[in-house]
Amino acid sequence: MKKRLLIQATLATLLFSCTQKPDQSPAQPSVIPQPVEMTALEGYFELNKKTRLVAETGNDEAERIAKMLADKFQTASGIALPVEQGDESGKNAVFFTTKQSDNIDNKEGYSLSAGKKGVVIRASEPAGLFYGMQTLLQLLPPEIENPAQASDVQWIVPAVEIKDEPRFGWRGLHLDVARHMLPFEFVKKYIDYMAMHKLNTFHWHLTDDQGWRIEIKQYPKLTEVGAWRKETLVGHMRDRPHQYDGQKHGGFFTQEEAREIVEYARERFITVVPEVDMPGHASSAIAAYPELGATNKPIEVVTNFGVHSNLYNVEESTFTFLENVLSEIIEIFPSEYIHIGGDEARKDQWEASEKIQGQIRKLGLKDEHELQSYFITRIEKFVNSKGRKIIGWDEILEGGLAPNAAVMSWRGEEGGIAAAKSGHYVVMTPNDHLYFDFYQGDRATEPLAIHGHTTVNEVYGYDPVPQTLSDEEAKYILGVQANLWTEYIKTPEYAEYMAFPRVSALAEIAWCETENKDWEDFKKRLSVQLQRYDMKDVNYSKVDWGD
Ligand code: TNX
Repeated sequence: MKKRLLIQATLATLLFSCTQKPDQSPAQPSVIPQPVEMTALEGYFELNKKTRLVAETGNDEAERIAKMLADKFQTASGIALPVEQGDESGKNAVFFTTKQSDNIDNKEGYSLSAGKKGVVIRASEPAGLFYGMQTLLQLLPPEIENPAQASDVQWIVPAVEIKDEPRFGWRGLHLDVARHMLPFEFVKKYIDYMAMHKLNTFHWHLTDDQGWRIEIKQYPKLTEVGAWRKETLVGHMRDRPHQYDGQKHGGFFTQEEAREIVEYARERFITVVPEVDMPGHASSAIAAYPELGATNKPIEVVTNFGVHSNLYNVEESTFTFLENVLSEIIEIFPSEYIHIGGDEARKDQWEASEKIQGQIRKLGLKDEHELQSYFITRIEKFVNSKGRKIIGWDEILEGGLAPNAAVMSWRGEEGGIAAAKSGHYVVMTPNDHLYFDFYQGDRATEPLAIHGHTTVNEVYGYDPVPQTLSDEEAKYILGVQANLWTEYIKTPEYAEYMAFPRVSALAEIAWCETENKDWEDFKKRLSVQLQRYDMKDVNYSKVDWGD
């Protein structure tokens, strides 16, 4: 269905007809992602000391969301707005309701009406109320994002009618904490940033060659040994000779911390999808438990980057290990999907192992690709038996896709297209548009990054539904995601630099129908978004957005 964008931007003139003029004119609404329908009306609403935040009677989620708004408002303004339950908004109030939600059937959709009397946010589910609240924050002056109280701001919301819903149900952002451990507090901040952009799926890359970052109670060595590497490569892998910093690096998240992240995300309507990578990217686990490996040699947690050859073997005891690990993961993370990796499993060790070659023959398989498929299918059966589904990188298509698996298409779109055509769900995350570890400006002047070049404009230009898919096949595109791999990202500040402002463009392609996208208009709204980032002290990149 075509969505129409209605912005009747006559605010500036209309304001003069208001009797009680604010000192500062209400700005034109500038919301990212752009709402589906937005009509600017005459007038404005001003939040002041007497404004009440009203959640409909008996709706605890609405009340919780109203309290989040109250907290935010208090931090920015110093004014503590009362939060109460009630059945209608009355005057000078922001009212949250799911009972009066006519015609909003999308679970994340909402409507927002702002007028002289106040604001009403309607939705069919709490998620919609939350997104309505996020939009309201963006209708307020950017100072709402200021953690230091500002007393000289008029908290004005331009009168507006909004009806809004997302295009995709999977609006993802990924974070690799394996290559570089990033602090717990930063993970929370990242989730806050996601909420601000109406993203709803946090893909947490928890294990890789360079570190195992999640406590598993049955296998303590995963974090005693696997979470630590003795040093890290200095500079880029292509710089020769390789040099190392001689400093131990590592850390991990306890199960308690991981649960806290899950809860923190849930409160913001974000699902955490954990990734445990297999059969490759497994060096840290094999360093902890050498019997899991495909050679008999002990190895160390990897200290540099690129693709490594260490794969799990295919012993029954290894499947038991992985099932036990996944059982604990499933207990911590309530997500429908569990990410099992599957990428870049270079097959040298499987090829060289007589034992594994014998197993391939015994299982009646053609080659190592079919063995990988056998491996993933077994894991899938186990995950399905626990009532969950697997998602994996597009390499899981090689050798035959596990029956119920979803695919994350990263090497361009081909994997995603093939999967959708064969009736498998897909998340699009092609590296040429959505890898936020790629340079976003001139590599001669930018800080070190992995390679590539992806401007904000290139992110914005991506359409997650490939033209070659029929309408039927397109239904298998769950959504879109950007990935932040951290080989060369050592600090939260640099992670922010690489992610922003590209996350704003991601938000818009994940939320908006193609016909509702407008690059020139987006650029204007992005300038306002940068003011919000400034208030929040986000270390965004200031390089050219591209055109
Ligand atoms: C490929 S994307 C990888 C990661 C790297 C990334 C760097 C994927 C499934 N595998 O292991 O970190 O490239 O851009």
